[in-house]
Amino acid sequence: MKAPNRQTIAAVATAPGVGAVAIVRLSGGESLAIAKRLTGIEPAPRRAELCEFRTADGRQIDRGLLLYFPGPNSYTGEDVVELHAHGGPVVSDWLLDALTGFGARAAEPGEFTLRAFLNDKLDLMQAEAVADLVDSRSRRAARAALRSLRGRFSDEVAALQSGLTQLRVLIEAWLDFPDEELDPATQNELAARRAAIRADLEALVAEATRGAALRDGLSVAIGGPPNAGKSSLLNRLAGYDAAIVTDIPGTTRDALRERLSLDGVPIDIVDTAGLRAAADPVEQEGVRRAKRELGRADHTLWIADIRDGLEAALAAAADGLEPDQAFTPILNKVDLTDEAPGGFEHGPHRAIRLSALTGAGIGSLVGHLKALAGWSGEAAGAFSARRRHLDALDRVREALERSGEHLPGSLELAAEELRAAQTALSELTGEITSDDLLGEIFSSFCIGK
Ligand SMILES: Nc1nc2c(ncn2[C@@H]2O[C@H](COP(=O)(O)OP(=O)(O)OP(=O)(O)O)[C@@H](O)[C@H]2O)c(=O)[nH]1
Ligand SMILES: [Mg+2]
Repeated sequence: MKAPNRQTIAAVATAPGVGAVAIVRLSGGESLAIAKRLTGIEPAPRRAELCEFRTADGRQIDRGLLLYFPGPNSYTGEDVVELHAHGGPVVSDWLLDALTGFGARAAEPGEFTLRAFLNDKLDLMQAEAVADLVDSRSRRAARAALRSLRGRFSDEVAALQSGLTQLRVLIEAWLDFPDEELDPATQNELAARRAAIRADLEALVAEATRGAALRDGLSVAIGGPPNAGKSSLLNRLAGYDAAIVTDIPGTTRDALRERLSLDGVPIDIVDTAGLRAAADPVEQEGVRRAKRELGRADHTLWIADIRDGLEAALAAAADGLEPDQAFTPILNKVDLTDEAPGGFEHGPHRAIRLSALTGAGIGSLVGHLKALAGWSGEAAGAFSARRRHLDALDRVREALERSGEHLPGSLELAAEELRAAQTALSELTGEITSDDLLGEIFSSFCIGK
């Protein structure tokens, strides 16, 4: 990271709009001096001081609380001042103007947390967890983010790092004796340590995958022929009558979106118009929009009337969906047959028999959707994770595999692969990062965080 511009920054930390209190934050070497000019008082560290906030020409902006956190024992590691004013955009904007007049600069999104990262108050995964906690859509996701923020994920990564270091030490000790063969005891020890690291890595990947599921979830489109029960299924999953249901084919025209939380896993789901060659121009537009939604989603639930049979459903799906679109055939209206509700394997697909009307088989669908999002089991203890983390862990796994292929023959190559594994792990914590990556991560934060 290039030498950061450490000018004192200021931002409104509370949500925009009207509220009881608005908090404006300062961080940087000039924080205290600026606060003194604003208030005329000499604040004691970490004590709430009631004071008046005034512009440079002495006009009173508001009366409120000032809190001073001297660095390095502050969120950013720098001197931080918080001003608690009356809530409302006019007062907080005015305060911000006054602070910039006294020499502060408006903060970029995530800049407070970026400074905390650059000052080693947090590693990169913890900084990401701050954003994930703020953005979390369920209590489970919030708990997972808090676990990452408290360093659970970082601790596991550190344990892997030290395992890899020990492995390298063992191998590199032999590099000084190129003519000697590895003795069997060392070979066994290398194999045992590699296996232990692999097992820890797999456990970490499983937890991180669950964490990513809680954060990112899945986008799902409901598609299929008219009258198959698409809107009924949306209503069943949403738990209320979101969409109009009638026995007239072609009822749904507009795409209708719902945001579900399936045991904390966020699922964005969209109901669409039934696909058919419609004569009515309004319905034609509905079909066009349906196809667009089906193309955009991560996954499609292809709904068919069970009485038409699975093969007909698959043929219709092949006709209605793009070849690469992942889908699950749903055989709806199982209540009208003797067949048992639930999921079953059919070739590459997992198909599900259910009834949107009675709710039979819906549990299988919910489990299936959670699994598609990456949520496996109900084990507690997920921590928040992102695609970026899963990609890095993948690279660690590949490098570890390759190191095994070089053992016991070419120790040098094996050691190099272990180094590559460690580099991939360092990208997680941010010991090795590019400006681009930091920019990407912190720009998605809100201003003032
Ligand atoms: N018996 C039974 N009827 C169902 C079931 N699901 C839906 N229906 C009925 O099938 C008809 C069509 O349902 P909708 O949910 O409107 O179907 P749709 O696929 O959204 O239809 P379009 O919007 O026209 O494409 C309605 O009369 C529903 O009550 C089911 O599981 N069992
Ligand atoms: Mg419908």
